[in-house]
Amino acid sequence: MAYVRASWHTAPMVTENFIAPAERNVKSNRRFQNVSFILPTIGILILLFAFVMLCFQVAAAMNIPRVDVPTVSDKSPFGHPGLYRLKDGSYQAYFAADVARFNPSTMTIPVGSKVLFFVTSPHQARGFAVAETTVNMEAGPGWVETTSHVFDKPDTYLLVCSLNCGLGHEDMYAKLEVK
Ligand SMILES: [Cu+2]
Repeated sequence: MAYVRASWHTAPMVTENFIAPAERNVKSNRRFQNVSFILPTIGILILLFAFVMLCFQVAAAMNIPRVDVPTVSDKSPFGHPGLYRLKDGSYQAYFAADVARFNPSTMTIPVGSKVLFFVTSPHQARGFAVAETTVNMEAGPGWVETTSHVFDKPDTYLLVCSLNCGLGHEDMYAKLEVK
């Protein structure tokens, strides 16, 4: 016992740079934890970036038109949404799906018309569906969705948001009067 005690007391002094083995393990574990957190995060960010770029390329390849969100309400045609008659006798209908409303909220369409609908949303994804027809779209912010429909019979058609888009969703409707 005396020998052991003597060796303990004669052990080298702990210097400032000396790190006890247990403490060294803790530091090395922390470093490992930091790396194991940072690397997957960087990987996920790279994948996310690649996915967003891919979406833009797919949209460009599909020729999906876009609008400039901050100025969409200042410029035609979404700045002046409504029904436009083309030279060939067909119609284009522009709608902006905004918070708790469609703009315009009413539209009169001549019976028998072929209407090409354009819809965009400046803030978030909104639905656009005309009851009793096959018109049903989803417009993301800045994206312009289109579809067409021929209105053969006179009626009042209800236009609703077909996407549960949150606050004000239940107030999102408009009327299309075909006569
Ligand atoms: Cu909605």
